[in-house]
Amino acid sequence: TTIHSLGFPRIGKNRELKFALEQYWRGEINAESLEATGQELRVQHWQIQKNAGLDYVSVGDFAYYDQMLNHIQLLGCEPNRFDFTEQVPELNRYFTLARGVANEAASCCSGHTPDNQGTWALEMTKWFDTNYHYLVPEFTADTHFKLNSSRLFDEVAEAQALGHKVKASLIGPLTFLYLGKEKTASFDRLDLMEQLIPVYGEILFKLKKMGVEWVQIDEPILCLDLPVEWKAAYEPVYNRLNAAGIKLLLATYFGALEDNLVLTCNLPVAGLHIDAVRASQQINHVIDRLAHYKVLSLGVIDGRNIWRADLDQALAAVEIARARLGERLWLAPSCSLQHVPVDLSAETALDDELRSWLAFAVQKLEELGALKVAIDQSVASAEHAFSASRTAATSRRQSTRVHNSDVTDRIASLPTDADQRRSHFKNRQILQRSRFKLPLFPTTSIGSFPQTKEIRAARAAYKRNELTADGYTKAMQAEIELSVNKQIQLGLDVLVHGEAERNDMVEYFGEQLDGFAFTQNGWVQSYGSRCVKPPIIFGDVSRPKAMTVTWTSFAQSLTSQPMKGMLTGPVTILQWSFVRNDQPRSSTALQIALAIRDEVVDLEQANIGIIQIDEPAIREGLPLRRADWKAYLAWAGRAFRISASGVSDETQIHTHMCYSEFNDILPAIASLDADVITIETSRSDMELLRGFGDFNYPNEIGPGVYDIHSPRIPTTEEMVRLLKKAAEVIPAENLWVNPDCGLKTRGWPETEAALANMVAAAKALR
Ligand code: THG
Ligand code: ZN
Repeated sequence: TTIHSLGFPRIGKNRELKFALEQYWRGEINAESLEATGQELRVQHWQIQKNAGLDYVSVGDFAYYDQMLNHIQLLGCEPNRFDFTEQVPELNRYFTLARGVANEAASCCSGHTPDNQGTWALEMTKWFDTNYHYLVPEFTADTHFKLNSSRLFDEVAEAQALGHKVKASLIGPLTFLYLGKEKTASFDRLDLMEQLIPVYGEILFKLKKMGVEWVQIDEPILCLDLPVEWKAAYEPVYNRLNAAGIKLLLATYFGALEDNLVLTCNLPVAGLHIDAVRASQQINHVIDRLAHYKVLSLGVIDGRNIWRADLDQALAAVEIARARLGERLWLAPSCSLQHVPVDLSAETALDDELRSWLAFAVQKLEELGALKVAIDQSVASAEHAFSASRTAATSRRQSTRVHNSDVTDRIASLPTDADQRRSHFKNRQILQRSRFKLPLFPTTSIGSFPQTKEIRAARAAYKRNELTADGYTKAMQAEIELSVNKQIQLGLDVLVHGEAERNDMVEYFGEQLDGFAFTQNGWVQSYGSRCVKPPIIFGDVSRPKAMTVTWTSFAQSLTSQPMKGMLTGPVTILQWSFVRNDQPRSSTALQIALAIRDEVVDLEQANIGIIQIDEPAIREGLPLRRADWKAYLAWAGRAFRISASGVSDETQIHTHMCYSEFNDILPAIASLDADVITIETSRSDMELLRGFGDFNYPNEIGPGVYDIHSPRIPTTEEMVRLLKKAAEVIPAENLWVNPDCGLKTRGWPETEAALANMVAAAKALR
């Protein structure tokens, strides 16, 4: 049996790549030094694959920022708007595409539409339903492709020089075009295919000349609902790629092929990879359709979660496939391992029992190795791995830490109307208006203020026991006081405490809830050098004690203005954590919702009249297939409303969403029934709001009036213009004024300047 991996995390087990990148960007190290770190990581990661017994090492999964960006350069389609001259080195262009040219924008852009378009970074968006962001290729009618980077070939040569057998990987041409964006009207990016195929042909030919036997070509869009033209394009495209005469392993993942199954099985490729974790039901159907010469790679190890595999179960699952396919059966993780942390052995603080339930990327490859030994030799030859797997499976099934009857009883006796506010929004609005007496166009912020060096240093010192709990509290209170005073001076209407005490909006809550575990070093790349450390939900969730009340009350004690309480919503906590695989996501969401509900009620008791429950991830949690949306939106919406509905009508519930194209789920968003929603709209010039207007969105809205992702300071005039545009589609009395997201990644000077202009814009409109 051949075993391989679809991709390995590149960030490094101690985030070496992150630190090297940030040093490079700060000008502390040069390009050679950054490249040396990159190379060391590749060498290490290939060795890990070899040690685990993999038959090939993967080349092409490494990237300094993002794999789609690598392809933009490989395929020579950097957008013309960047206007690079011949002399700009590839790596400089790479980071300019990823990050834009930040600062010069601040001084030269004062008009409505920025005149320095050319320096804006490529847009980022979520990679399928993961928390990873890719850079979006831009296509126009005159996009041209040409083989324009030797990076992939250099890395192949690097692996070969180390004596590795290489499987190169590419993002397939249909997926690459599909995930890009059309930047001009009346043009179809699929029309670019004709031009793109020869470039892929050239790449494949070069790889073949280098002696590469297999190329993995990723086409995950085959697990989506595809327009007919895109489906129809597959066969002709792959007929032509096949002419290169190199073996192609077509990789699909994140779901089932469903209506694309026949089409996919019939493509002229040497092998197919399918996700056997998310869609084990398709295995036999695929084998039924598979030509006798093709290899089938079954993704049996979960690449999206951190649970140790049940090896007996995995072996049983591949038994039939093995009998039918013999040596043509390959095994792999379900998808690239970039979505899980690198190495469990770094986790020394987890207790032994919990640790025995887990597997990170390194361990997942070892699991594959054990399956190979079991199949090719015998289970007895892999006895060590199999018995550890059995012990873990039994202990997890039986553990009293997983099951909490208080939680299940509470859910069983939950009234059906637990997700409804006491009265209708119109009534609540009247009561809330007379309670808060806010001016027209009330101003607020999304919740977080700059996470300064001082804040980070205090948290690090506290974690290292160099600062006492009391010292830490005092330091955070000082930061809260600073942010509250600044907000008062700026003239904001509804204040926030600024979240100095929080590391990450999900991790912070995970650390305080029962049923959650957290790692010391379980980092997963989110985008570029940025990482997140998702909590692990291993058991029934409950809240042992209040999580935010003390900080929020402290902040409220500093002012008579309303202080908004800040919470992360149940769907986002679910979406950005590693979740249980022994119960449906919907059940876990409901448990989290009850914990958040308790917090909301406690905040109300503490006289916090406005409470925001952030749900930035509600849109990305949407299933990949439209047929599954309705069920998801029903349970996700109910979870949010349960968290929000324990309070009286006078308490105002806000929510915040970003990274979202909401228009296709507006009814579901309206049905959340938040009193106020703040959303990201500034980058689309308020176009996003049109949907809310057309839909007659009933409740109050704060459309973000400036883009916090850029250090540029927005002018009062441009925000006035945006607000006027917003007021054309939303009744003015329902409009709030706020930035489009939290400010934790910004510095104070730019934050204060931007907010001062924002408050001036609101006043101008009043
Ligand atoms: N939290 C979580 N997931 C997220 C976001 C989040 N996914 C989407 C979006 N926000 C991603 N954005 C970011 C922005 C900043 C950082 C990570 C993801 C970030 N990370 C620090 C770093 O890499 O240095 C680590 C933070 C820490 O020390 O805890 O800045 O907000 N879960
Ligand atoms: Zn946001």
